[in-house]
Amino acid sequence: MTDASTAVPTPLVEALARAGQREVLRFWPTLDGAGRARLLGQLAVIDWREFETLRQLTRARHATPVPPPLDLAAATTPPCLALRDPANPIAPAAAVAAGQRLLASGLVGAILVAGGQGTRLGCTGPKGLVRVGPVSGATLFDLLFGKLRAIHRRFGRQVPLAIMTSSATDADTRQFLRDSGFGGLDPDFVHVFRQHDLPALDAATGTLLLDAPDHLAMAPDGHGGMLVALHESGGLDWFARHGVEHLTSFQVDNPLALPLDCEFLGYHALSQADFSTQIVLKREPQERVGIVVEQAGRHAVVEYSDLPAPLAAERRPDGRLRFHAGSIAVHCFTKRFLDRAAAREDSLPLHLAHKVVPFLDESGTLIRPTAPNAIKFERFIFDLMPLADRVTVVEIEARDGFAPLKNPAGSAADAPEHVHAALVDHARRLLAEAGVTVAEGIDVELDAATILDASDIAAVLPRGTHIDTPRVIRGL
Ligand code: UD2
Repeated sequence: MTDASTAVPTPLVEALARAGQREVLRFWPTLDGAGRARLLGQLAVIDWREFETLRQLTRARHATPVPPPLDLAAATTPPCLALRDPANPIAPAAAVAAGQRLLASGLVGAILVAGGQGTRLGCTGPKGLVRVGPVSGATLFDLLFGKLRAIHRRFGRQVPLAIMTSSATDADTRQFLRDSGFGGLDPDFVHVFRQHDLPALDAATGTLLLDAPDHLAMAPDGHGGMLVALHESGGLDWFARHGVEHLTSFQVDNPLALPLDCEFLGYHALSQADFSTQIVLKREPQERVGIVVEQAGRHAVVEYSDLPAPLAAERRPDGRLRFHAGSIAVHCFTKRFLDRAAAREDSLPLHLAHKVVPFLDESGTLIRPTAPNAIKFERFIFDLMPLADRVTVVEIEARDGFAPLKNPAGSAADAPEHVHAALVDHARRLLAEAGVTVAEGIDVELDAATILDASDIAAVLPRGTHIDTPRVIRGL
């Protein structure tokens, strides 16, 4: 048990001295036992070799911009397979059948990245707990877990799910899982693992920042943190024990995500890709999606914040943006590829973001800067793409699989009302496909756990059914 008399371990004092960071202990004499334990806990997870890299990157940022990952001037938008397009070199029906075989054989696992802080949305806990079900008020977790339950019902095999949490979301996510009976999933098929934090550094000096006398300003290390954290938590072996050969990853903020779409999985398998990814047509330069590009036989995702505005706005003679393959962060990797990447130390580079980070000044007063004052560091999982020998890009319609919740109500895009409208529109279209009409202005919702497609609706609602009150449609 740590008490107020706790001393700072000598190796830590030495490491702090070597790194020139002893200042972070300046409030130590005023801290109680709990405060000391909190600060020591944070300092204990800092890798001082990595800290030196972060510091060098912080300094370099002021001298030269971060070098672009590739020569964008020479890059192109790669060819894509579009869902249901008969012109694809692989027939859609063959892809669907191949995807169904993968699911029925239990060869697919899923990774849900749910460690983000939800800063833009303004939520304090995990985004997964935000209620988005248009009629039921179901949470994002409910809707996404439902998709896995529906696959289990249809194919008779459970999809093992690894959920990545962070310091910001771990406790509440685990609590939700306990309270909800694992959202209806079998606990043996759920693996929760926590990503690491990285310190934010003062942009001018490259030093650690305290945001409380006993607390360093730190943030989750980006969804790319999944690679190391999944490996360290035993998650890759856990998937292997479940017989998984392909892993599909998706983000917690997209309730329409189609990580287990049979046609997508089929293209991935039949094209023998190491890494497949879904894209939507990016129509306007300001859309906040990364873009998939190809150069010299390698694929990469360039994040929207790294794409220079003139290039983002460049259009081809047919009116399409030159870089129009909008990444929606639904990927599928072979397990072998992920294993290989996890074994390499240098698989994922660090990205820097200039952010506003509140900090304590010398006297202990909390300063809330009005302009970015600090550098935060993240790794992105899509940076594995250039390491893949074979990449398959699959275009989906945004209205079928992309309705991200990013911003608070009233925002121009990706706000709760847009997600609501997209879910209702999706439900109405599937109902129409099953011959069911819905009165104007009436909200309808499809129960994610029992309805995968129009055939599940047809099993419970005869053609010609008319719905005129808000309703959740549940399958058999
Ligand atoms: C992400 C993509 C963007 C596009 C868009 C689509 C990145 C860097 N950008 O943009 O290209 O595909 O999504 O919606 O991926 N997360 C963690 N741990 C972290 C940080 C994030 O788990 O340390 C999760 C977070 O919970 C969320 C997802 O990653 O599910 C995306 O994070 P974001 O909202 O910061 O990314 P965004 O919207 O800028």
